[in-house]
Amino acid sequence: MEKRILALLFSLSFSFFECSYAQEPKPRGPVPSPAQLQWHETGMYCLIHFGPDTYTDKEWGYGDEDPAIFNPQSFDALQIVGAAKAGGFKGVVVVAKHHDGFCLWPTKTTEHNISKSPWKSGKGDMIMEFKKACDQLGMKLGLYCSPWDRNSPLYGTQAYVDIYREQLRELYTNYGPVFMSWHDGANGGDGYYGGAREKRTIDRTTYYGWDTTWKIVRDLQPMAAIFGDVGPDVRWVGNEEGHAGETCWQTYTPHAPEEGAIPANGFVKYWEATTGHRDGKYWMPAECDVPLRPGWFYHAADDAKVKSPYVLLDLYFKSVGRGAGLDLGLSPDRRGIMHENDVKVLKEFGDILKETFGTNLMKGAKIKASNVRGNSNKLFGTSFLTDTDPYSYWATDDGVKTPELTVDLGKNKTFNIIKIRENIKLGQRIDSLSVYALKGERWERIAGATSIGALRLIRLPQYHTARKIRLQIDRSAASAAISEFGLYAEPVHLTAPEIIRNKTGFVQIRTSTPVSGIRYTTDGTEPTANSNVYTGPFLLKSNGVVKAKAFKDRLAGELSVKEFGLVKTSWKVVFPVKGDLSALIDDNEFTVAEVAGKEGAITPSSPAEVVIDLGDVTKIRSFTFFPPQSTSRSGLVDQYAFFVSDDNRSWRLAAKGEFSNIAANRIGQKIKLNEPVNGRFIKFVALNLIEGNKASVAELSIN
Ligand code: FUL
Repeated sequence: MEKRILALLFSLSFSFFECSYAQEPKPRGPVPSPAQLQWHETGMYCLIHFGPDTYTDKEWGYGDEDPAIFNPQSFDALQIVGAAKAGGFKGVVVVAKHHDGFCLWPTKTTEHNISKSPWKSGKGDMIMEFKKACDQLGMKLGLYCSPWDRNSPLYGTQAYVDIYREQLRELYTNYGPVFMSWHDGANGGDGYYGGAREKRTIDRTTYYGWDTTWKIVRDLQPMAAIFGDVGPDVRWVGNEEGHAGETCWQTYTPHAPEEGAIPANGFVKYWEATTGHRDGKYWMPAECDVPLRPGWFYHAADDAKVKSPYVLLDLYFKSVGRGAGLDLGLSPDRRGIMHENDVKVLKEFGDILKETFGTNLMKGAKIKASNVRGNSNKLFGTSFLTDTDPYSYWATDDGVKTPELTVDLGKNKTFNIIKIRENIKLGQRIDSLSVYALKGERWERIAGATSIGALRLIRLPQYHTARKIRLQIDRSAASAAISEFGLYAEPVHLTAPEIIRNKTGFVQIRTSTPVSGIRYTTDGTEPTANSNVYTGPFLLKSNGVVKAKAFKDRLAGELSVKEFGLVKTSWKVVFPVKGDLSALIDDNEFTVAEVAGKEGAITPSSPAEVVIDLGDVTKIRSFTFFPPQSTSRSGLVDQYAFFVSDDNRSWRLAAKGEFSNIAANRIGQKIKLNEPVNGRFIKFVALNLIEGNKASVAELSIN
């Protein structure tokens, strides 16, 4: 009896000791709000662009499009959202209004909306259809309503801002719950503006009264994470390529590009957002937006350019795996559904994710920590590292900032992915860590990582086999609060070969891993085990598509597709005569030529011109302009003209227009001429630059 009482007293005092001593660590720095936590949990979602641009083949509509062109025959929100779901995505952000001002819901704020299109005899509501599809499939819905409106006659005045706010009110009242409110940074410029057809500039810091505008969203949808160049909840990562920095802090302080000015959407040092700031003022994680195809809207010419499942996997590691979000752009085609090629890739990507992350090789392992907070395994022990709750965690005592974990997996296991998560409710604490594997008698350092936070996936370039591994925190701003430590193995696969062509027209195909053979086609079909075997460079003088795949035993690799224009062997830049502009036509998109304007600054009345002699009369159907791949906006051409001539004297205008969204998305701009033209000389004219006074051109090609 006495013994029992003693034991009871002992255990009571022990648990009293445990509870009073082992309190939660104090948060370090800024921490996420509830809306941000749910955004982190969402992790990956899609951005759906569908509208008049789908029918005009543009990326940015001018605002003068006739609603009559918008009449999809087989629109199916379930098919679109279902394709996203099969890819493992948890939600969709639908573009309810893009820069052309056309609203996909029957808004009362403008006539330029879906009720004026023949689709469902003007009775349709596409946003409602997306909402219903999301509800049915258990997917989250987000909305993007472009602040820039190239249709509105009032754009630039306060009256337009009132209209924009009313549009947000309609959307956030009628289509919730909404997990995300998306505000892009493209603002102000050329447009139709009710027939004015002029350039309107706005003060990006003050025009939209962002604080007042965001409050509308906050009041109506408190759980929606608000996205923009300056957040306030989620920041743009600074590129449309789908990757965050290798080091990516979830904290960030937006800075204006001009000293002392106030930053705003479209007016920020966006390149700083790629890594964020270690001691940033705000919790403002990055979103990596990237289209599945080269552009955000559907273009039939890109049907073969859908990113492959393993390219998506790579982007997944470089976004979600760096504590950021992945926002993948989907573009329904003119029928109003996702194209077969896109559906297939999404499904395959989803399957790879399931296969990769289906089994945590750490499950059942014995994990020993060098320190456990308050000695309490019950509250802060290592068992929390392998449950699926992102907020239960192993913690160390205050002041213990460089602890280690030693893991015994029970037997040898093979992996190439290491997963680590902090309990972000307590902030982003760890600066850097290392992972070791016991190889024979020696602990070998196999990986290192910085900026852990919401999620860190380390993808090792090769598989490792080990029974014991060790996690060592090398530097940290506070005691440890780690919620997950996992090990995974991605399926064995062969990556897509690289296809390149030199200036003389020889095509080379290579892979980085040893394979049994590469097979290729030039007739547009997908290579099979019976296609031509690649044995060495081959000549492709005309334009065409090369497709290649690696094979190893019975395993077929990923498809690689490359489209080439006419070979440039006999091309010469004949104007300007001074300077070396060969980079323009060297078939290398990574070398850049700079072309000066006639009189300093480049404007439509003082443009910069380049004339190329093709060496022979050639039939030209389209041309492609490649912008430089750097992050600088200086030298970027956003308005062009293209001429053709027989004699380098009398010129015929063959195309004129804008390169939409060229600053954010640096893809080749393929411009189809209204009709094929014959000529020996081509003239490319840069009519306007986004910034700077010399036009930068990486490559010009024709088809
Ligand atoms: C950018 C826009 O200008 C593009 O057209 C696209 O919508 C992209 C997702 O955001 O800011």
